[in-house]
Amino acid sequence: MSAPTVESTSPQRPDTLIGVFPATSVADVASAAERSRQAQRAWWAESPVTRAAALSAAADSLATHASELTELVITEVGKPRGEASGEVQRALAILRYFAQLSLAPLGDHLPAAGPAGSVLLDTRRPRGVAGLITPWNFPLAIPLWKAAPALAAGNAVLLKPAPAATATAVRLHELLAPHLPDELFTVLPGDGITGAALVAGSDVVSFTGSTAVGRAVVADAAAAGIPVQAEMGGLNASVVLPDADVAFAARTIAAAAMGYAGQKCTATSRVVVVGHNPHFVDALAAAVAELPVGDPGDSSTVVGPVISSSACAAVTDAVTAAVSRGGRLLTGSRRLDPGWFVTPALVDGLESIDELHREEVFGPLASIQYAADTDAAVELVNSTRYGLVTGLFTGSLDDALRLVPRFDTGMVKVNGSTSGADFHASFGGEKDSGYGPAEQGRHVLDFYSRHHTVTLAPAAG
Ligand code: UN1
Repeated sequence: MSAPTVESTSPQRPDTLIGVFPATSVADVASAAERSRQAQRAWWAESPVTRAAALSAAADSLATHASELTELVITEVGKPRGEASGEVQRALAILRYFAQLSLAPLGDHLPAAGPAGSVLLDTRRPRGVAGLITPWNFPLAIPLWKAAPALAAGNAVLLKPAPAATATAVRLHELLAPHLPDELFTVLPGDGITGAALVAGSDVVSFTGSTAVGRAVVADAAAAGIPVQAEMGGLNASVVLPDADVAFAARTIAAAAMGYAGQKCTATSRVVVVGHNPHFVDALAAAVAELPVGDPGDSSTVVGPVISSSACAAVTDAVTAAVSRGGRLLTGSRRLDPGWFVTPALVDGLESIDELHREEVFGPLASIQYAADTDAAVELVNSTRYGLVTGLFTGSLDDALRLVPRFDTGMVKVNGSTSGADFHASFGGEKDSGYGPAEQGRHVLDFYSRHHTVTLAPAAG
């Protein structure tokens, strides 16, 4: 029997194989974890200035290969050129930000009880080996926004990328390796078996992916007694108040819902219209219908292919089922060949409790819901088991101030796209969207380190 492999193909040309990689066996994960544990000790023994310099040099190396990485992201996961090159820039910025945070304060120096001269330190040290399990939709940014803080906090990293994004992760490793000590950053291609072994070999785990898999990773990590952070699904709503600028809201929501074919946990999949606003609904349907669909290599493309044939079927099947339940398809859900293309679909007229308002589809599909007033809108926004991000469109500061605190999501964007993230701010969801501390921002360094409270007193107190 041949050893198991993971294969990566291009969603635009599904018969083009991008790479076949041996899946890392359970035994190989265990020995990689052992080597990584040794590398971590050496890394933490380095000066923090050396760690910061290594991470900056790694960023410079990626910058030199920015166009090659952009092409790889376009080809391997079908991300449209504008977003792919934006992701490369984001990856660089993340590395540079956390390179500098290697030199940030590690805790507090507190007034100490005890004899004069006593010192009380509330400080941090690394956890050890950080096991990262990452999705295919941000094949550079997500691995780096986990790996960069983990490394900055003095950990070693084991990365298990999604099979569909393995080639990008392997290339990322090649470009970073010359700047980081051996075995400090290791990529372990594989599937769920590799992922479970990685959890077993790690001291801290960070996961991004589906809620079902995330819940299993959280349970495994808890059983192993290690801290875990999971970023999972979303079913994000954008709320449009009667006073919103119609053209701006329509344009922004269309892009938030359908950019990169809606394959982001931050995509808008529910549009909550407050009051009777047919003008906005028409504008939204037109904005969605006008989005350029096609070759992700074209700089004008906003909607490229979805990742696989099953992802394509998930969208068209969900639309067919929604229509059979009384929904009206305003635009989209047309298959285009060759490749896994489906035109962005907008559905109207479903019940508020419809399945489409409860389950994530992860594709270019959004549904319109109606609320009589802002209280009803808040109720609709919070009615799902997810809680990642909410969009709110209004010109009224008063309404924004009143409503923002009532949304049960980790993030709220007033007059902005639900998708997109600031790497220097916390990113995380509530309910079934997130588990454990948020990612990104400076506070994530606390997740990748453990506290170490130290008292020092004079020898002859
Ligand atoms: C973004 O919207 O730019 O997997 C980031 C995801 C999220 C990241 C979204 N964890 O889609």
